[in-house]
Amino acid sequence: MLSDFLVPDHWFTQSAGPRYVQLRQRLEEAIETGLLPANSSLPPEREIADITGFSRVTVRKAIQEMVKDGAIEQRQGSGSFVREAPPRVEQSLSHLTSFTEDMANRGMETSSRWLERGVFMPTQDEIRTLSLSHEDQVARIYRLREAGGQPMALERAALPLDILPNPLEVVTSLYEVLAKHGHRPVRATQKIAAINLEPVEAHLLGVPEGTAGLKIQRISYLESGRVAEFTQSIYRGDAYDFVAELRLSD
Ligand code: 16G
Repeated sequence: MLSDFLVPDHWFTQSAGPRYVQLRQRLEEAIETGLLPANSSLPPEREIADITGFSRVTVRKAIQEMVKDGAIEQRQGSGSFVREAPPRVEQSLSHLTSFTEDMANRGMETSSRWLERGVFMPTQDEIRTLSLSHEDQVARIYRLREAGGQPMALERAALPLDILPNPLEVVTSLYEVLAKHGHRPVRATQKIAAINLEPVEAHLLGVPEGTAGLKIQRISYLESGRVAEFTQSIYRGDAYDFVAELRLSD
C-alpha cells in the first residue's frame, strides 16, 4: 500500500540530501513500480505530511518539482495526478512513411486536432522551398497529431495548390489524399534539431513548458524531382526515437 511505502523508516536517510529530494525519489519509485499508476491521484499534501512526518512545505516542494518535470499534473480543484506517459515510438529514417502509416504499423489509432487548414498567402520560406511565385497561394494544414489518445506532434505542412487544390479534403491522412491524386512523394530530406518547447507548443502537446522536443523539417519530392511538401513539425522528445541505418560507403 502507498501509505506503507511512504513511511520514512524504509527509505529516508538523514545524510542523503534534502528531505524534498528524497521524498520526490520515493514518489517516482512508486510511479515506476506501478504503486501509483498513470491517472491515479496522489494523496493530499496533508496526508503525505502525516505519513512522513515532513512539513507540508517539504511535501509541496517535492510535488512541485514533479509537476515541473511532467511526472505529475495538477488539475484545477481535483488535486494532483500521475501523468500518463506517451507511447514511445521508434521511427525509421530510411522509409518515407506518413504519420498515419507509422502509427497503424504499431497498432495505434490516430486522431488530429485542426489548428489551421486552408489556402493562404505563402511565407518567404514557403515561396523559396516550394519554388512558388509571389502571386501563388499555398495550401496549408496545421495539426496536433495524436496517437492512442496522446498528443505526439505539431505538424504544419505547406503544399503548392496544384498538388493539393483542396486542403479540406484532408481528413485523416495527407499522404492518402496525395496518393489519390497521383502526387504521393517518393523521396524526402529531413532535418532534425533539438529544442525546448515554447509555452504555446508545450500547452498543445500537454507537457510542461521548456520540455525537450524535436524540431523536424521534411521536404518531400515527386518522381519528377519537384518539391511536393514542406512540413515543419515539433515532436515530443519523450515520445520519439529516430533510428537511422548506416552502411559502409563503397
Ligand atoms: C509525417 C511527416 C510529415 C507528413 C505526414 C503525413 C515526419 C517528421 N513528418 O508525420 O512530413 O506530412 O507524415 O502524415 O515524419 P499523414 O498522411 O498521416 O497525414
